Amino acid sequence: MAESCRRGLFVTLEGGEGAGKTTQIGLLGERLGAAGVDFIVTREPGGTPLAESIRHLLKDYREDPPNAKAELLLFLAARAQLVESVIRPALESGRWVVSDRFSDSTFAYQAYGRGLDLESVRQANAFACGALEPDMTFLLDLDPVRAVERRLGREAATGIAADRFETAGDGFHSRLRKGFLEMAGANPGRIKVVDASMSPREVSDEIWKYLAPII
Ligand code: Z5A
Repeated sequence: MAESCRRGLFVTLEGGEGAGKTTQIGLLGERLGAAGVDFIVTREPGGTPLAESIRHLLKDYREDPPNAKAELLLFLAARAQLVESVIRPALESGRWVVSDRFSDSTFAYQAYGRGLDLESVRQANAFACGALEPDMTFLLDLDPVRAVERRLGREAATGIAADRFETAGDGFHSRLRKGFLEMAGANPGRIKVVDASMSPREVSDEIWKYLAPII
């Protein structure tokens, strides 16, 4: 744990598009609630009114799309707001925080994916959110081809069109996956790789295997 004054546990879910993060956060919420854990759920980018506005700019604003550096800074602006006004107060009051994405997404998407220098991205991220790091991260690992199939299925069911990231091309998504797996290899204590091709219940069981003993 990076900050000793914290009492709540900070859990993040990571992975490429369509890996099942949102689905798993729903299932995890049910289990945490049943176990009596006091927790909040948030997402990135988003989680505060300002950060949700930035989310819209990042995902859907196509008139003047941000270049790679502007994109990075927008993600970090959203994170700085979320950390100070939501995540840190919740952790300090003893609540768990479960977040759909956090800093590892920035390293994967903006450094490995967009090609920005990883060390510069790390420094900028540290400026935005201080020493805050998740206590436990679940990397939902899925072949990008399977992920596209899932996205198309969801688009057909909901009518919601793909965003700027989802249409970025196969090379981009393969680089992301490589980046996520490299980070997991370098941080085996914090980042647990979960095979996201299993059924939603099996993935949830795998995640719960790590969290149940902590509770
Ligand atoms: N981004 C970034 O570049 N830098 C950053 O620092 C941060 C983010 C924080 C946010 O978009 C985008 O911002 C994201 C990265 C970038 N872009 N992409 N791509 P988002 O939050 O809208 O998108 P997302 O995080 O990728 O979420 P998603 O597309 O909604 O996917 P998901 O939450 O991982 O999956 P899901 O919605 O739970 O499931 C997708 C579909 O698969 C759905 O129909 C499910 O019913 C189905 N599903 C789920 N699990 C399973 C299993 N196990 N088997 C079969 N089918 C399943």
